[in-house]
Parts: sequence; C-alpha cells; structure tokens
Amino acid sequence: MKSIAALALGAALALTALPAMAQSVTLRSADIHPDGYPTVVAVQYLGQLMDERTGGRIKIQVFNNAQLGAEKDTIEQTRFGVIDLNRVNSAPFNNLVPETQVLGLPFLFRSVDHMHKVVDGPIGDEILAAFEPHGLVGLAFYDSGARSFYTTKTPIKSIEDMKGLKIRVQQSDLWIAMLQAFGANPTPMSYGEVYSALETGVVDGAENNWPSYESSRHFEVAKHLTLTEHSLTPEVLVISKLSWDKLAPADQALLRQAAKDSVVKMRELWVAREKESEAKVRAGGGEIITVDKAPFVAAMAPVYAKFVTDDKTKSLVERIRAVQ
Ligand code: GTR
Repeated sequence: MKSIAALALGAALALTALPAMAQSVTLRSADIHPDGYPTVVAVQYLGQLMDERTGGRIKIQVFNNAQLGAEKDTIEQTRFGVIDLNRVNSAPFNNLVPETQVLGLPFLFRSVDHMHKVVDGPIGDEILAAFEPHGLVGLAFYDSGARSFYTTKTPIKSIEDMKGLKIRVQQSDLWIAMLQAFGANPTPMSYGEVYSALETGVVDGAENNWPSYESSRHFEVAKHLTLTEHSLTPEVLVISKLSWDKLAPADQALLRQAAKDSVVKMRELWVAREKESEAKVRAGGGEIITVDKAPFVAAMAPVYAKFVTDDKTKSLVERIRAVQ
C-alpha cells in the first residue's frame, strides 16, 4: 500500500512539476527609448542572463521606441498581462502606486550615491513590493540621472524666469504640483509628443536627463538647458502579476536575481551614456546654464506640504533622509 501511494504521489508530483520544468516562454518587454539607450540594453542583458540561466527556456524580447505605446498606456497593458515586462520611469506610476512618489520628490536625494543606497536597501524593496496590489511585481530600479529644465526661447537663469512658462511634465500629480510650485504652467503629455510640442510652441520647455535630452533630439529645438537637477527619480522595471504567476517559483527567483544583476550593468551603461550625451549636447552649441539652486529648493516647500502628509510617506521621507 505504502509503495503504491508513494508511486501515485511521485506520478502526481511529476505531472505538476512537468509543465513548470518544460515551460518555455518569451517575455515581451516595453520601452519607449531607442536602440542602444541604457534601459533598452539593460533589459536585453537581463534577457541574455535569463536565457543562459534557464538553458534557453526563458527569453526576453524588448520592444523599444514605444512600439507598444506610450508609458501610461503600456502600464495599463502590463497590469492586464498584455505586456509582460515594462521599463518605465517611476513618475508615471505615481498616481497608481503612491509609494513611488517619494522617489521623485524634488531635491530629496543628496547625490546619486545616496539614491543608490536607498533603492538598493530595504526602502527600495518596500517600494518595489508596493506595486503588487496593483497587478504588478516590482523587480528593480535603474538609474535615470538628474533631471533639468530646458526651454526653446526664454533661458531659465533664475526661478523668476520660470513664471508662466508652459513646461511639459510627465503624467503625475506630483510633477504637476512641482511645476506649479516653480511658478510654471505644467503641461502633462507623453514623451513621444514632446519634440513636436517644443517645435510648434505648444510648450516653452520640458525637463529631462542628459541621455533623454540628447536621444530625443529635444536639445536641437530647446537649446537653453538649466542645470537645476531637481529630481533623481529612477526608472523601474516591473513584470505583470499575471505573467509572474505563470512562472514556477524557481524561475521567479531566477528572474528577481537576474534583474538585480542587470542593475549593475545598467549603472555602467548609464555613466558612459551620460558622458556621451553631454558631449553631444555641448557640441550642438546650445546654452548650458548653471544656477544657484537654493531658491529652487526653497520653492519646493508646498510640494512637500501637499504630498508628505500621511504617516507612511512621512516615515519613508524621514528614513530616506537618514540613509547615509
Ligand atoms: C526619461 C525616462 C522615460 C520617460 C521620459 C519622460 O528620462 O527614461 O521613461 O519617463 O523621461 O520624460 O517621459
């Protein structure tokens, strides 16, 4: 009796284990950036790691250049499992996953090193875990450098120059409030629309990091860059909870680890690309303005007053500040 039961159990286990072991899948990953952009290369590298570590069972295909849509739309599609993986900035997640807002708070991170320590530690894990109730599993944070303002006509030499300027922002209430606090007139729109909005004068300016300012060619139409470096808001890599649940636990663990490993690669790529992009922009002959940041920092008090109100957010901000 005992051995028959054991046999039956063995057979049942083999049956349940079989699909997971044999599972072979190509995960579709979205990115709005072009070929060769660090985020695109980092997720391709993650795909390479998964391919190697699963003996070719799990692969990743990156659909870059917004082939799958604008970030706000791909986030929805990822929640519904139409897209498996998605590399998006944390800002378009702000309204859906409020815990991500702290990452964008102006001038909160003292340096890139401070930001790394926060996202690499328990606070980073806590924010990644906050995606789960929203149909997403947070896998990793990628660097996105510091964001600065750029304008087509009026150079921003002091905070007063921002008054009334129409500035494109990401689709996030936090970012809208930030621009209002700077005195500007925030215009939320998707990244793909910004070039022509700048060109046609729908907006007077936008803000981004060196690699995006360069690769989007915004620097050709908005030639005045002011190094406000107001936010270090990182990129996030998420997987649809529906796609995640289809993976065997061992494969989930492999994916989590490989995503963390891809962060190391991403940081190398990022540092190199920032330098390259800065050189290209400088060679383009635009005006690069450095400012006294103190008035810009001071103007952000109402943003903190509006968004850092509940105990959870207050605690996150306090703990982020305390990270040395
Ligand atoms: C870039 C970021 C994108 C997107 C874009 C934007 O720096 O990598 O994911 O958020 O900014 O401003 O829309």
